[in-house]
Amino acid sequence: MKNMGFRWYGSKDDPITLQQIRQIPGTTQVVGALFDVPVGAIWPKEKIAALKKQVEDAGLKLEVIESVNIHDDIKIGLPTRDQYIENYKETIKNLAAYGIKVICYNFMPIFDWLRTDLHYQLPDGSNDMAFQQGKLKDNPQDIIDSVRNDSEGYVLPGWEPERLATIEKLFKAYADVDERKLRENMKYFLDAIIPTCESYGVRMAMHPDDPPRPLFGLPRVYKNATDMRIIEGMHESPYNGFTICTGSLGENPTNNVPEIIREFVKKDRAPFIHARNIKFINAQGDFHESAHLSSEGSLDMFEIMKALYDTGFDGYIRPDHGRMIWGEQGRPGYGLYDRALGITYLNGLWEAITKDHQ
Ligand SMILES: [Mn+2]
Repeated sequence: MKNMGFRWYGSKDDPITLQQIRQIPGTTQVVGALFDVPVGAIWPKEKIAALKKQVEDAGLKLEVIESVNIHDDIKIGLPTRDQYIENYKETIKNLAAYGIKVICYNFMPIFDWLRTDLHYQLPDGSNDMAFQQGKLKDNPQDIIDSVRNDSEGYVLPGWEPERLATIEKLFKAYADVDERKLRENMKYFLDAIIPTCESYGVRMAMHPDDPPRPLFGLPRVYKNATDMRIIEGMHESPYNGFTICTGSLGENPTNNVPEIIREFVKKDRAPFIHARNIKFINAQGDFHESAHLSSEGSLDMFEIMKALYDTGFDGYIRPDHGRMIWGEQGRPGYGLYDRALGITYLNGLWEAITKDHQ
């Protein structure tokens, strides 16, 4: 696939090098971000330029940013949101100046993604991340502590310590924010930024809630196709788009991921795809992440790639999380080997589907 990418956490914080990424066959894009700019602040041009140059010097492209996070004041709907929205617009303009085409973001209150196990042991000796509802602690602080103690010293995206330090305060601030209110605040945000995206040619790509269900009483606004149609209607524009994360959406067994792709790629609303597989452990929807192959998980990755092919997808795609295999140590979900295998598999499916249609 022409825009196959690999998520990278930067030379300071990722044990994987750009040279290693360059050697994964069929990989042209790095999906990156600035990790030292506080949420809500403007991303400075010099830092964007430096990242861009670093990636291009390694023979790769940087056209997708994951993520420019949304300040909680915007999600809560505080009066201070307007300044943060202005900053966000400046960041969009600065990214556009360096050829960025897509910004991935999410609108999840407090917790970004959530797992109950960062090292779930598989029978073959590898491990990956898992979510089991029964293991979810009643107290959010316990889950924060366990994620922090289990992350091999890496800061996991969305789990930045300075943010989680204020967890109690955050829960209080979100007390009045239900699903309806969160949607209202999201519309307010989109109405403000999408005209900037249109002028500067940058497409927003919202990531699904992961897992796609309410947790600790916090609202969730992107769980399924119904939610996507609501978000789409908030501000009609191809620049108001989605990241279709096959794993996140697939974590709800009633979501038909190939069908979601067919609907939203056809409408040109999905500029970015996260491809990963998950395996259900039981009928309650508990799951662990799995290798990308259809045979290893509960999702049919052939049907997913075929849906992309049939709808003429020409956007950006990356393997999402991978297992830790061959003794690799690193940031849970973001090792080199299993994600590289994922790319090779996805590219293999794509070649087969493409040639079959010639
Ligand atoms: Mn994802």
